[in-house]
Amino acid sequence: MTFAKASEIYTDILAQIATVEPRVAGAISQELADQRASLKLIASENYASLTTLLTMGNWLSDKYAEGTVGHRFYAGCQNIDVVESVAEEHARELFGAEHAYAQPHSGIDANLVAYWAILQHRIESPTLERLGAKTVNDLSEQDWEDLRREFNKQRVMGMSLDAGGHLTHGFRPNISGKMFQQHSYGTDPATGLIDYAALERDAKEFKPLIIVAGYSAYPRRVNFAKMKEIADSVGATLFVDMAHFAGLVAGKVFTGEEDPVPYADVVATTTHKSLRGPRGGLVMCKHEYADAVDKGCPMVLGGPLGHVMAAKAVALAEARQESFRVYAQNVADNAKALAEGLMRRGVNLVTGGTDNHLCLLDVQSFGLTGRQAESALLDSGIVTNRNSIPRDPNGAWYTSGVRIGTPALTSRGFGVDEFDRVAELIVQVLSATTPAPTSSGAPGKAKYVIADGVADRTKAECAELLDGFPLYPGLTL
Ligand code: DSN
Repeated sequence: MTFAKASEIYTDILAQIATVEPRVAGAISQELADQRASLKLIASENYASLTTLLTMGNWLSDKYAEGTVGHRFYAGCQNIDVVESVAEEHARELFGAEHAYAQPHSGIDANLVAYWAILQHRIESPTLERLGAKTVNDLSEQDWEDLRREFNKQRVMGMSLDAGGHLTHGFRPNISGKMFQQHSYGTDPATGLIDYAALERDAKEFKPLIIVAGYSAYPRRVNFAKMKEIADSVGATLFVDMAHFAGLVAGKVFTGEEDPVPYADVVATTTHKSLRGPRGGLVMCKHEYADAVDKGCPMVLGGPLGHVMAAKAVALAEARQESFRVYAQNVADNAKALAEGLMRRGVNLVTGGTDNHLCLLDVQSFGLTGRQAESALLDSGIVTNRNSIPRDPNGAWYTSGVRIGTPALTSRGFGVDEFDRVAELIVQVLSATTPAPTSSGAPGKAKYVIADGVADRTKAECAELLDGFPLYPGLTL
């Protein structure tokens, strides 16, 4: 499809939406304008292809399809069967996975399916077998209570939130921290890196059912062979949440021991981050977990989104093209250039650099909280998100860090020179920002002042930089 054609299609679609609710048409148009005009550095965001975006707007959305391919609780699912099986085929081929499940609506849903499947396979199925029952409905009240107590005793070990883990890796306020007894592993205070020996010692003591590997804000690679060895040594299932770096796995930047798929029992991911697909989730697993994973809907998830699974199939097909490997390598090379550009200009990075798609800036040396830095950058046309750093003195709301990533601007065509300029612009803003004093005169954690003219100048410089890299070039909206 040509961009001229896409322009026509979108113009018609927006005009149609405006006849019903002009505010929604306006917000959709404005979002494109905003994304075009700013440096999108949120490490978990990207730009899907127009083909992927267009695939989502259709009537597959109108169909209920609980169950799995060829085994649905509703009639008339033949077309959903096609898109789901194509998405799962591409996922298996792209990642070399034994089994794939394309229904999760998001990353958190995918992680819940993974937990559910592990509990079912490791705890429920052997209990039913031992008791000679087919399903939990066949259990006596006493056996059912015993099984529920058994679930309650299960343990998970994941990376702590401030070391870069995710809420769903056993963080207490999250459902994962309530479903399981939980223990977090952190990073070495001196290096900021995962300390595998300490992790192994903790695992031997804690004896988790599940070890979760993966992260949202850790700027380094993980040795999944080592993780599997540790998990095996304590009889744990290795679950990898690769939502952030799935694109680097798909693009073969992470291979061998850095590729989680051959090592993990279960892998979950989102499809919209470095993988550049539609907003959604995906689970892959070894054959032995497949039956349990496939029951994700309706046991954990609501009805699958047929229109989004169709877009997942398209995006996964795109990720199998050679051009995606080039893209993924560029994401990693650009992150290195960005990190070097920042460090050369005096910025402290957690772990002293990156070897994936993201950098974590410690903004304390600017006298700022993460929240102030995030806001000052936003005022200047640079979109990032604040993030805790290990042992953060400012907690999870204000934080002392800013997380930045390269997937989105790499999709737009930025290379290492442009990312060096991005580093320059970030430092220009942070050096010109000071915390605004509170009523007591002490520096506050939320308000800030940017030196006169810096935000406007930076915005203009961002626009100039972006000018050479149009978003959806040729799409005249
Ligand atoms: N919200 C995602 C991120 O920004 O990393 C993870 O859920």
